[in-house]
Amino acid sequence: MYTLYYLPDACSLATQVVLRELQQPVTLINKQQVDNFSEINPAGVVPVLLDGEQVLLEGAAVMLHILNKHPNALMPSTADGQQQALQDIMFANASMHPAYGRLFFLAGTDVDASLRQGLMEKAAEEVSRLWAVVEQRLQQQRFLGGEQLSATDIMLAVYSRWSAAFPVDIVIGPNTQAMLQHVIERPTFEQALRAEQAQQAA
Ligand SMILES: N[C@@H](CCC(=O)N[C@@H](CS)C(=O)NCC(=O)O)C(=O)O
Repeated sequence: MYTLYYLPDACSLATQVVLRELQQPVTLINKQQVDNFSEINPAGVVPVLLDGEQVLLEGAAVMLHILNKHPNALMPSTADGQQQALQDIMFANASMHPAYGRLFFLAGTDVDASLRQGLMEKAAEEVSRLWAVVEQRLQQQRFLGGEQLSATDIMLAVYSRWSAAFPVDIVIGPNTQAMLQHVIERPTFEQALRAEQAQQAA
């Protein structure tokens, strides 16, 4: 049984969805309800996954831990496929996530409103540029995993939901939108969202 420290709608949602795809039960703990969270993760961020006594930090490392531990179709079995999957996970975690992170930072910064809007538009251009990279890949295939859903598709679906929080245009191409829609409509995604909401209501 896993325990996942999460924040509502945050990147930890992808960890939860993947655990559900792997049919692994998980207990959720909202980071906001933990007094000593920095003792669990000094960086102060989610996801944190407890696997028994093991404390796992950093979204990409957490993702690889669970994908390697449980047999699944989200991670290819060939060396080339695994290399591509690793690159894709890092693209999501280390390129797309920080690009959205700049928007979150700017939205919370106390600067002149027109300066902030200009900076946010610049930051949104970078996010759109990265979505164009995804769109290019999806010209030939349905998912970043090929015809098979991958962990990265799930991570990107979680990040894509953040776009609506910002007063800027973020361009996501049609193939990418179809992929994201497929992921968001999966039962595991809906269950994960409901589980977060149930925690908040409790
Ligand atoms: N490099 C870290 C970044 C994680 C991260 O930035 N998580 C955000 C949520 S998406 C967070 O926990 N922010 C702290 C907060 O909002 O309190 C990872 O990949 O795990």
